[in-house]
Amino acid sequence: MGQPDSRHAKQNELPPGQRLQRGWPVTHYGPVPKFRPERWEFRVFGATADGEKHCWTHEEFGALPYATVLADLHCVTKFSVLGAEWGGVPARAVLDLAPPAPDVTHVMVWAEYGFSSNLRISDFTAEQTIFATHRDGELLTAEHGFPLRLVVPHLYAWKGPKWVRGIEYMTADRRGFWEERGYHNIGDPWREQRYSYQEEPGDGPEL
Ligand SMILES: Nc1nc2c(c(=O)[nH]1)N[C@H]1C(S)=C(S)[C@@H](COP(=O)(O)O)O[C@H]1N2
Ligand SMILES: [Mo]
Repeated sequence: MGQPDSRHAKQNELPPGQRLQRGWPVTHYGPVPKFRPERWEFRVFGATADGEKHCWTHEEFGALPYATVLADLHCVTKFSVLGAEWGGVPARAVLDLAPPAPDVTHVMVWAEYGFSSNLRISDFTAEQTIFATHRDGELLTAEHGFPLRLVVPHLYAWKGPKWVRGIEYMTADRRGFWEERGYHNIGDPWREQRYSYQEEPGDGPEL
């Protein structure tokens, strides 16, 4: 299938067109949601293998296997924050517990206020893709995505929603929030896939 890709992220290096950012700025669209543990649940729905919806409470999700991943953050607006250790639940662990139907090709990642981002299933199951609760050993702060954010180290950071609440298994690709608004459907920073006008046939659904 097509070109090779870099689903194993390079680390501690600036992708083309990026500049080094010190510190850790806060970047997102809209307000910071308030966390209400009693109302929070993590949902896996859409084309699941058993046709059922799978839900975890905050407490249950926190009991899933914990792992850490070293990864940089590349914002499409051209700054990169290098060197962070993310701790949380590997996306693969979620996929193993709530497997997709065999014909699932993509995942929509859903966050508070309807924010979403679409991923190929291979991006989601990449070894380093992680639902992070911690960064550098500390709980995430509210503005950085507490209680949970997705980190997809080999893609631009918008592909990793903060305040994530679940995933939808899809049997066809569909654009998420920024992907509908002019950003690239795949978003590989090493190929500078920033904008949808750069897409080649096969990179995404028709606009
Ligand atoms: N829910 C949500 N998650 C989001 C965004 C957003 O607008 N909403 N923006 C993304 C973008 S563009 C970036 S660069 C990173 C920024 O993460 P940070 O604020 O922790 O640096 O969050 C990503 N996750
Ligand atoms: Mo970004």
